[in-house]
Amino acid sequence: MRAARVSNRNTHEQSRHGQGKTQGQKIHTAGQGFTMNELTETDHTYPGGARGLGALCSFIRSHYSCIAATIIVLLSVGVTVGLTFINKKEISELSTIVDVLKRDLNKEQSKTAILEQRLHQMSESPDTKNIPSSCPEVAEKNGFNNQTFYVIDPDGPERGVLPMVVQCDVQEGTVITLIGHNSEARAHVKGFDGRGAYFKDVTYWNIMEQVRAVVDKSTLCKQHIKYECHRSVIFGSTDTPYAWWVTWDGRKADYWGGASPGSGKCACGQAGTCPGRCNCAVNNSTWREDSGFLSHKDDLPVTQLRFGDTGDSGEEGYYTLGKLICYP
Ligand SMILES: [Ca+2]
Ligand SMILES: [Ca+2]
Repeated sequence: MRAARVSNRNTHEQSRHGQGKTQGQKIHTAGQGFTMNELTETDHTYPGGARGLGALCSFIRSHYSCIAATIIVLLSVGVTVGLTFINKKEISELSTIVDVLKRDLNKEQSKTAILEQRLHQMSESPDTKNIPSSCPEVAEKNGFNNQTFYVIDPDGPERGVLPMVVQCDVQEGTVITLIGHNSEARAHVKGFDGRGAYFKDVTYWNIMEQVRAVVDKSTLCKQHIKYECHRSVIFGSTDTPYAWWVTWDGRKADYWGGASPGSGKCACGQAGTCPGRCNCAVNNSTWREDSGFLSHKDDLPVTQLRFGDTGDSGEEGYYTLGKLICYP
């Protein structure tokens, strides 16, 4: 039993000299000499003992860099395999969102380019007294290309609000003024269950004082609002809505597009063409929508949108808010 004998020698030697002998270092005991290499090799044949553990430690120390590299490689493989399993559908959805954002960015960049050009033109001839007060005046003075941006001063030059940028267009022979905002794209609502838990602040091309100056000078203004719903409601069975919008001066509106202020209803509820207050009151798995124009001048434009009842499985909705459109 050479292994046992050697082990005993080594135990004895370690008790005298302690740990820390390096490989190849000569150890002398009872007139015989062994190197640490010999001892270590022998210890491999002695399973389960404290000597085996010592040998393992020695082995790990001598192969530390190799083991560390192996661990790093295994971790890298693990991360790579994990990434492969990220839901492919989510990646597809994210790339769709990126595409939409790229399109939006392109649109915004072209709008900015047009505005910069107009500002440049204005700085070349800063004739603020001759700025038209409305889109019809723009048309009378110069004519215009439909849906082009123009600078108007709705309450007259050198007083009241500063000149502002609007879009001018012709609709059925009437020149109209359009003012856009940051929430014109159809948007998804999901995961917001409480009443009005989802909110979107609507900001316009111009400050509210300027927008209201256009509204005040117009005979009629309107703004289209739409909610497409799937197991999600605007008005449920109670008087308290799950979805609403906020007026220009911060009041919670109590009517939806196509209905009258104070009605607490959508257009179909007021007209009696749906059983409840709204199509989006049925709360089942059929896609429905409530849409129509808000046209009460004292309330426009919309400054915030609120939605809810989209927190449970299958509950979701899409909203769309149009530009503010004003008539002379
Ligand atoms: Ca002014
Ligand atoms: Ca629901």
